[in-house]
Amino acid sequence: ETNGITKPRHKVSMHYNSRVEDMHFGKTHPMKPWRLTLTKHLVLGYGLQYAMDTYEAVPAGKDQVRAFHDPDYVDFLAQVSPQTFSDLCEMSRFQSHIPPKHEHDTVDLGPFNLSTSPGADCPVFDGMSAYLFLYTGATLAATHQLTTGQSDIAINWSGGLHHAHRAEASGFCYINDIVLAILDMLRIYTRVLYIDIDVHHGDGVEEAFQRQPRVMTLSYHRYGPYDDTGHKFFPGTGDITDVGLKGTVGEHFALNVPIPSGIDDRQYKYLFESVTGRAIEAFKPSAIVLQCGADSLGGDRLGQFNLNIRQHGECVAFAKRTGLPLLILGGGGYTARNVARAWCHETALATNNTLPDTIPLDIIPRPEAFQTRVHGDGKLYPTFQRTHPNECKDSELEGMVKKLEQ
Ligand code: ZL4
Ligand code: CA
Ligand code: ZN
Repeated sequence: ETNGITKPRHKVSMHYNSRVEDMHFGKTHPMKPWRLTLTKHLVLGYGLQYAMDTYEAVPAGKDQVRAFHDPDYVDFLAQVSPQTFSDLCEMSRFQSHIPPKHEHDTVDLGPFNLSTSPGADCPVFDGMSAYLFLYTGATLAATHQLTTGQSDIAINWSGGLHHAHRAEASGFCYINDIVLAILDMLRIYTRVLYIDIDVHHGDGVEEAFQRQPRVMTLSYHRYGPYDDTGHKFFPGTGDITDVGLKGTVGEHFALNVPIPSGIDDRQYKYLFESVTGRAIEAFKPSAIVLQCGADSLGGDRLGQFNLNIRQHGECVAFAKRTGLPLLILGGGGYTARNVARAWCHETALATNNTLPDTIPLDIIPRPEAFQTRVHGDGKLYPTFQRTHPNECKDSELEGMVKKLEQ
């Protein structure tokens, strides 16, 4: 026992490489790898390293990434930098220019939906190649730890990048580490359940396994018109009627829970527990992958839900109670101090520890990040002020659960 932190009876491992922290997507780009620095500070500050094994991740190999991604795309990602981008684009086999998907999109996109313009969702930035192969390496190491029976729960907060497609980057995601993990798990486990609590639809993972009855994908996400301009909330897919590829053996092995803005803890708990519970009963998974995108928290810069940290964590606790091998991944999360709070809390849950609400500011670097009155005043569990009006009606949520049960 150290700092009141105890080792659980089950084995937990965390996989990480601090080199991912140095990356910058661009000055005002919402994705900030610095949130991982804050997470690390809280995890170490509370002493959770004594409750699990921590492993320094090494980059994934190109061959490992090719298990899902297009070989030309993998080569491109392995070589690309702001300096090499235009030369790589000129090489004949990379010349395909992808037309913008959204008419209001002004940035010029290169091949694979990548771009050097600062307004892009998936910019090409310095050190990007190293970053991509590192977060993927950490996920694959975590997966290996589970499939070899060395861990019961394995965690990679730098992974969970659910939008990447076979030959296309999308929504801040370049390599789909989740798909690679699940492919690897299918060698050992009969059925894998993928649960996605990021505020965005887990489209890349769903698409990859749309014909695969051994993988059930289940995403909870904001769905519907974005604003007055009528644009859909990104990526615009994941309707309740979307249940996998019709006419294939994969039909009925995808579930989507589209949610209006402003959902609160009680409503989310009801939805999550009824739908996930029924999915587990019906599918009988042999392992679970949980994407813990923290942009479903209240006060997120991009999200529109009003979840507090404890309810976000309840989803992790629920998955853990199944006793199945569990891969826990990060994902979105754009208000860095809250991302760090949530993922530290969830690391504690994974290791059966409870943490005091007062952050040990005296021993963590950057205490100022957790000290502003509006953001919890040095507390791990602040109550978020509502930022989006609650557009969820209980009767509609009940209707949704009934529809999904069929
Ligand atoms: C930004 O400030 O909805 C990118 C992206 C860059 C820097 C300055 C440029 C300003 C918000 C987002 C112009 C930005 C225009 N900068 C961006 C249709 C869009 C095309 C791109 O959590 N513009 C695309 C993607 C989503 C769209 C969400 C979630 C990932 C995950 C898992 C991905 N894309 C409209 C937006 C900024 C930016 C500010 C931005 N992009 C917000 N939402 C999107 O699920 C990790
Ligand atoms: Ca989701
Ligand atoms: Zn997201």
